Amino acid sequence: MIAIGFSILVAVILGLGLETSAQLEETNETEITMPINVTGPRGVIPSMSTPGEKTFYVFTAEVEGVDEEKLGIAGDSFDVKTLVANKGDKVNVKFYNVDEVRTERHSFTIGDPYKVDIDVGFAENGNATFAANQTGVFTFYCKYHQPVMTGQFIVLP
Ligand SMILES: [Cu+2]
Repeated sequence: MIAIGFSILVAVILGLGLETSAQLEETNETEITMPINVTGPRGVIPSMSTPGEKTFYVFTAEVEGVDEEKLGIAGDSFDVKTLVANKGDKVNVKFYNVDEVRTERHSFTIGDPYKVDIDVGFAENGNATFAANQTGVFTFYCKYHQPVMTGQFIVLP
């Protein structure tokens, strides 16, 4: 009787032990995915936004399954279609041409009033920094792949 009781106790302790180590592993995984430079009290989730600044990483993309011959349009796209800033923000766009076709140029272009034009060749990238001084919805586009390769740059009041 005592032996059975003892083995149940051992099983319970082992069970708890396993559970604890499983939880520890989970916690470690979460910590690994956090940015390295994050410090601060445990449980605080850092904000990725800087007041008055917006930085966007924009990549070229390809829409799967677009038959360019049949549809008469390119399958090129941006990986993000909407960028949002507040009026007065310092906006930094980092644009990457990751097209697999070596001859393909792409641009990230916004017309008036922003006059942004990042024009990059194969495996190149470029930056543009500007102040979002005018509110509204503005189209950003690639000069080479119209009318499909577009998005909206929104500046909130
Ligand atoms: Cu393009």
